[in-house]
Amino acid sequence: MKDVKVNDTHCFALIGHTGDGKTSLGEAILHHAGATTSLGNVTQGTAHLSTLPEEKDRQSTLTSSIFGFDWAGKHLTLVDTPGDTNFQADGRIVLHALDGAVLVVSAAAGPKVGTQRMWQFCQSKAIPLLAFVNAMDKERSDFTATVDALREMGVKPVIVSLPIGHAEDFKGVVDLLSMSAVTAAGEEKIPSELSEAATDARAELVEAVAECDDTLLEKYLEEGELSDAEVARGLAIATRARQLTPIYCGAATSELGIETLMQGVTTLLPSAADREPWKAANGEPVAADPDAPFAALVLKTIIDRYAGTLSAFRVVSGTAHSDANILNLTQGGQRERFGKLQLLRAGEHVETELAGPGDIVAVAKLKSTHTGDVLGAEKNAPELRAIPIPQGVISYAISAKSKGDEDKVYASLGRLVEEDPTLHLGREASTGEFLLTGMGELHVRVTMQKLQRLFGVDVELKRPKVPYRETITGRAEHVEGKLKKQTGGKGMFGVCYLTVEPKPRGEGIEFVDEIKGGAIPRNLIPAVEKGIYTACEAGPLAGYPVVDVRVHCVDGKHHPVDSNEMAFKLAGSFGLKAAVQQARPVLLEPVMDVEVSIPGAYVGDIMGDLSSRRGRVQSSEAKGSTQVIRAQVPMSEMLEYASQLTSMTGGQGEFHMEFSHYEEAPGHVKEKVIAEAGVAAAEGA
Ligand SMILES: Nc1nc2c(ncn2[C@@H]2O[C@H](COP(=O)(O)OP(=O)(O)O)[C@@H](O)[C@H]2O)c(=O)[nH]1
Ligand SMILES: [Mg+2]
Repeated sequence: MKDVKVNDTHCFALIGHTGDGKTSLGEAILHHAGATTSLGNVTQGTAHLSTLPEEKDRQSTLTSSIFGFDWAGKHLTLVDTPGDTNFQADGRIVLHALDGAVLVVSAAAGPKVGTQRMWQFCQSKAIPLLAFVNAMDKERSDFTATVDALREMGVKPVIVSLPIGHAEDFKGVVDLLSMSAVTAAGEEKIPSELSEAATDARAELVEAVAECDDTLLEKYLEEGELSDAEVARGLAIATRARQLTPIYCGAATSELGIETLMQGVTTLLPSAADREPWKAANGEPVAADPDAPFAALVLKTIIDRYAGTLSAFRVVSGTAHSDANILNLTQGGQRERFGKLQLLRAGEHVETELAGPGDIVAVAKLKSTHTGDVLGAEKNAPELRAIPIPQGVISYAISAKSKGDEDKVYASLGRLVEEDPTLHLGREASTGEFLLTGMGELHVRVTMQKLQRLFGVDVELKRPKVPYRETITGRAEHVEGKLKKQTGGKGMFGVCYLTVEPKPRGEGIEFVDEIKGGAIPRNLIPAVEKGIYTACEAGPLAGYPVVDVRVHCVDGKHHPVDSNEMAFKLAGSFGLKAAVQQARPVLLEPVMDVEVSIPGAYVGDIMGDLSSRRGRVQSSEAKGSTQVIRAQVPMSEMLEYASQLTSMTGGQGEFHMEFSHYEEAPGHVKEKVIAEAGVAAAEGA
């Protein structure tokens, strides 16, 4: 932002399990900073960070919300993220463009699957973290147990603020960096009953910091203490290097512990200037220099009722101005023109003149820019790495409720897909049905509600489609693919001979050209390859894509006049289909990693139910009063698990699932799928 230095610019996310208080904490931070005039409340539907009607209905965050504000001479961008796995992908995308995060954990419930997932993600992406132990005002809050559980999860916690009291007696926190108490009344002396605990915790903090740095350690061992400045600096370095995770505590809805946490966000998490340097796709570092060529990452696309489609981007280097020309480097250097820059304040947008490194702003109506794309100045811009977009896992066939609405459904869904890149809209060639793919049942259902609200179209969801695959388990040699036709005067002629063999899972289709002596003319071999790839899009068993096959084109025949590209493309396609049929084809089914969290009393029922779904239970572990069961289960058995789990546990169960791998489907599944696909000719299968 104008007048704010890069080293006073911070952007961070609130992450964690759903319901632990991220949005409430965001509201408390915004209110504390004076960015909002009232404290937004999730249960009352007044949260500034949750503006969608679907979010208000569920009292739960469905999409990340970006809010830029100033506090204590610094410019901060807070991004509230969803915790539910159905929507977590959105948070993961956003995190790629931020400099740190606050992991929110409820002191009453402790860390859960969502906490662990996000923690692991931040580990894998080297994102520095603070943790905030929230809801200390709740009846069963337990600060120490929560910190211990975080440690068990792999976090290296170091306590920076201690709670004063708990449950209804929770009054505020002791800040171990300044050794003062902060309550609703402001800064105070540490209450006498806590002074010993505070002194001990401070000593632990100092020791943990000293252990991260040899020079500090030496001084600490010699003198037995470090100065406040040394502790603060050492802790910041250890946090950024992810050697330590500072632990804060408080109660979001009572606005306690907020000031102390904000000190942590702005002094321990890195600013845009001192974060680990960005790297361009070619490995070169990209400095966060406002005078360097402009480079930015598009972290979100928002469909705004008034402004149209907004692309929100994080400036990595250089300075963005309104009315400038830039390039979209991900879309082949496509030229885009910025209109007015908008500072995002959740539902509201405020025009701003310029945006420098660490700022997140949005512009309306870019032509061909999508979430994840990399933008750059017209000259000398470094090309950043695009943000990887997670792929959806579950597909539903959808149709318009009223006939004649099909085009409208397709067009409106297209808009929603633009906004949410983890949705994918396709059309199944064989049936003409639209297929909507998302991260989970709830993700797809919420999309339908949005479609209804925004565009007034009603859609019917049909049983979700499982993305089966086809592959081979044997080898077939020298299988002929032939096209010979006499149409009118002109003939079509092409023959290829293919040998196929299985490849390891996940390696895809490989084409090996072994044609010697011009049996197929050089310039027509790519046509054979094209035909093979086309045939692999819809396999011979049940029309699912063929994967993990190496295809050798070993021989062929051609005709000097009648051979052409079309003939060899079809020959390749016929050859592949015939070869797959001869090489012991099988159906592959997706298997999911499933984690179910339930009260202990339901363990037996849930395990039995998972086995009846062909699941392999891998572990069952008690986490406080909750039991966490991990299993691998075929996707086809889990399509409506969300509602079934609710009815089995009276709404007390939660589950998360993620794609794990493909596995050969057993005979009865294969037969059923083939029958359903209406492929009668499954000989040899
Ligand atoms: N007592 C208490 N309730 C809280 C606190 N923080 C959040 N809540 C409540 O917990 C529920 C979930 O909070 P929310 O902020 O939506 O969680 P999120 O899913 O992590 O964003 C809401 O009903 C909040 O009012 C807190 O510090 N104390
Ligand atoms: Mg939320």
